[in-house]
Amino acid sequence: MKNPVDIAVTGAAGQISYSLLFRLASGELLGADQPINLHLLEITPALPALDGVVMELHDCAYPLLHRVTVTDNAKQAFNNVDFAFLLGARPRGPGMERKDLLQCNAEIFAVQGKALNEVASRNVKVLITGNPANTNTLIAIRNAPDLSGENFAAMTMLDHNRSIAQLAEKSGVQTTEIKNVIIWGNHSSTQYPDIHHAKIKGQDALSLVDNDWFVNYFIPTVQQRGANVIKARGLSSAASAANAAIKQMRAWALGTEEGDWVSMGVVSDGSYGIEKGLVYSYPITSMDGKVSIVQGLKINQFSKERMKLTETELKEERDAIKHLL
Ligand code: NAX
Repeated sequence: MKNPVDIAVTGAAGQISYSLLFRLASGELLGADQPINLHLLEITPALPALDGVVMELHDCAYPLLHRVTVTDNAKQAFNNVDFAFLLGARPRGPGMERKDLLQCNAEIFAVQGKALNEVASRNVKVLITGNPANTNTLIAIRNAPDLSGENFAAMTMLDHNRSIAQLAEKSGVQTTEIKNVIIWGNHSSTQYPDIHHAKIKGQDALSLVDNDWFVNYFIPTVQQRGANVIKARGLSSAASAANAAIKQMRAWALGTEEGDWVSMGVVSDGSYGIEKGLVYSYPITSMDGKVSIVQGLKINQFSKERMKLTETELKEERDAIKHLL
């Protein structure tokens, strides 16, 4: 039997976690021969609820689940972890402005970035889901000077999956026949879901679906999907977010499929004219645990404008919390 791998999950009493933890414990991230230890972080008032979740985890008698620790202390939670799923964040409360939300979350991710810097494995992979995900990732990176920006990524895989699903439904094929969709930019309604490079059963997507559908249906549907799930369910996407978190981390750790890529918010190196240093979602391939931004894609004027728009929002978010960087 292999040695257990240590995985931290923050916001562990929350909705996404309630789906994620059970899938991690069943081996969906690293396979059925890889035992894990779970390190669960919550704020103090949520610890009693988290105890209930831990009871249920134990009650599954998962063969791969070795140890579960529960804490409200970030340094304890991140001690020696190889993987960290940062789900915990402050939701927008009544009367709260966007900049207040940015500020409280920035404070949470500053503390967690510092703790990761001090105690996590030097190869840790930190996937940030808590919103505003890209800017929270930037804050965490800046507070972890002894780790590399490559240790961190923001989750845009749910948007990527939503794009695959829309395209598969429209063209009447299985999702496995859809490759190379891209989410550019911010995990917000300014994101740009792009199918200019996408393939449906090996053929160019835009030769099979019309441009009007792409511009006037596909883009707004993917951008507004989160809001529409909230409208319908009264709660935000949870199971699909957990699914995306596993898929993104798995692609990062074990590699992307030959001929395909994933979308992931990473530190921009200036690729495609995006300002260096911003956490921007790009098409990404991964090999041996290292990610690379897909290079050389032709970008037309329409795409350039959409990519700029979401970059501008990311700059505004960064400027709103500049004092914490
Ligand atoms: P919940 O509100 O159900 O759970 C969040 C949990 O985080 C709560 O239990 C809370 O006590 C905890 N928490 C708050 N501050 C914390 C801290 N400092 N340390 C540890 N835990 C803390 O939200 P849930 O539905 O699970 O969503 C989690 C986050 O994911 C939210 O920010 C949400 O907006 C974001 N999402 C991001 C998505 C993405 O694609 N990037 C999609 C899904 C989701 O909307």
